[in-house]
Amino acid sequence: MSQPPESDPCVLEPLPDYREYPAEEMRERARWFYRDVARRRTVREFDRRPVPREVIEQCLLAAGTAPSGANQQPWHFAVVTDPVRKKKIREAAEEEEREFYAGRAPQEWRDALAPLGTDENKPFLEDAPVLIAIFAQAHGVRPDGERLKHYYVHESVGIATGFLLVALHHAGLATLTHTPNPMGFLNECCGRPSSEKPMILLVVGYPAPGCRVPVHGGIKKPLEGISSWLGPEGGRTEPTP
Ligand code: IYR
Repeated sequence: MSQPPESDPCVLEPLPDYREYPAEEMRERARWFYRDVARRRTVREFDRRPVPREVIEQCLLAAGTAPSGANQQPWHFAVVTDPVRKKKIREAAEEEEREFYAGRAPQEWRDALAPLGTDENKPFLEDAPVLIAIFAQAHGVRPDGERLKHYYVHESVGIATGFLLVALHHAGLATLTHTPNPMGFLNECCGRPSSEKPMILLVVGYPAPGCRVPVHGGIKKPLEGISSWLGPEGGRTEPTP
């Protein structure tokens, strides 16, 4: 007896909600977005004022729309606002960072960080109203309980983190992509399984009054430094117009 044909798992729909803009409007939008995102600076001095939960939730929804390998969405965002939990995270991070700055990090790495003025003290982990620990899931779970391998996990989580940063900036919040080293303690602090890898601890809130930032962080490579505009193969590489 022949098997009934399996239904095609690929179901298509008309592209929803795409918008094309006239060229001049497109230019203006591209310019506007660049100017707006270029205003973002990494902040390390935070005000203690709370931020509305709904704002964070909307930004997480925006992050969740990011493209990912096989649309597996291999991320988890653990939001921490409780002062006791924040204190625990700060203490654990500072313990690791003390060793990092005391010599675990090679001199070359510490030299690269010098223009940022960072050290082992992380008061922002208690001052900022919101911490978002971002975890990568190397695998998920099928409805039948079997392991489901995830693909392009780090790339996917990186893209979603970018979406989240831009969403938070767009909402008017300041952020710091903090990377305590190592950050395995975040699993315990956030109640996440050991199968998940902590990637970044995002620090979110309002800048403290009088907040200052390192000049170094505002110096971005020019277009020619980050891109090339390729002519026909075999020809010379054109400088970016
Ligand atoms: N994890 C340390 C060191 C650090 C590393 C990099 I790369 C940075 O861009 C900034 C800091 C810390 O958070 O201080």
